[in-house]
Amino acid sequence: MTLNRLLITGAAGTLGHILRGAFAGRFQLLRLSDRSPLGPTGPEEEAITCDLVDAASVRRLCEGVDAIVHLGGIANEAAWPELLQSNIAGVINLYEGARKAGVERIIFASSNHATGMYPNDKTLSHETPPRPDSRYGLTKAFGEDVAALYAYKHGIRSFCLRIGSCLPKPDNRRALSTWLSQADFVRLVEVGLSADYVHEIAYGVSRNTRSWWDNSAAYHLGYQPQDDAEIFASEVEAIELGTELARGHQGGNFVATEFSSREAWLA
Ligand code: NAI
Ligand code: 15L
Repeated sequence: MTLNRLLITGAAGTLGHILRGAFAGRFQLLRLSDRSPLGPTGPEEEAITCDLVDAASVRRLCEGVDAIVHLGGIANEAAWPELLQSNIAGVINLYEGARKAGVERIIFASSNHATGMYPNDKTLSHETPPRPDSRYGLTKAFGEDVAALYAYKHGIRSFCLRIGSCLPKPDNRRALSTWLSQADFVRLVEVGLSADYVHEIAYGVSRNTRSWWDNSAAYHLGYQPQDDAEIFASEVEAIELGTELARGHQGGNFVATEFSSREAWLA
């Protein structure tokens, strides 16, 4: 990696902790930000408390870094007011702050829920248009488009990761398809920090035997996942999601949440 100064938003969260550990000592500066406490800092670390809804603070946050891994935001389905602040205003503020600060590249944590309404028997790729399964998924689809605007118009390289299920190990049958091991997550972010692209969409998934996603674009950029959820199959195969709707669609439970009476027509 030739980048020296990296900002991670959402650094107090689950994936933030993973990256913070993996990147310790590898950058001149690791700037960590969240609205929640970040704990004591290491030698090259800097911790900045910042709410993504505050455009002026986000602008300052972006100053002096080469690249950003944008993990900050609401990570599940939520009411509109929360999502509008953290995921919509948040991603706009982040990209606008990055543009003004001259940041070279951003890795944006999108989600598989941007395409969660596709059925399980369809293989998706980086070219598959969004089919969000939730307000949350829609905010991620929006973020991917914000990324495209700032990539093609303003030259900020943008790597959008439609992350599956980043867990220590798969916890149910669905995750045998969607699992992203923590080590492969770090590998994918490393690709985002070093590869040559303008605006790219990739699935955040390990090399799972049962994957629903053709991740050849990410492979082309150099992603070489090492893990396969299949080794956990005997442990979790019998753990099924609760409804047929959730079992039949890629977004799982997000699809079934608040589903309307047109279920039969859409199934
Ligand atoms: P998390 O909820 O553990 O971390 C998100 C962090 O963002 C939290 O520490 C929270 O305080 C911070 N945050 C939320 N709103 C904020 C705001 N307005 N200003 C500043 N900070 C704010 O989530 P996790 O699992 O670490 O996910 C990180 C990112 O990856 C999220 O954007 C999530 O949507 C995305 N993702 C994660 C997946 C997973 O399997 N963990 C799957 C798909 C997407
Ligand atoms: C996500 O986008 C969520 O942030 C995470 O908590 C999981 O629900 C994941 O998707 C998933 O689909 O398993």
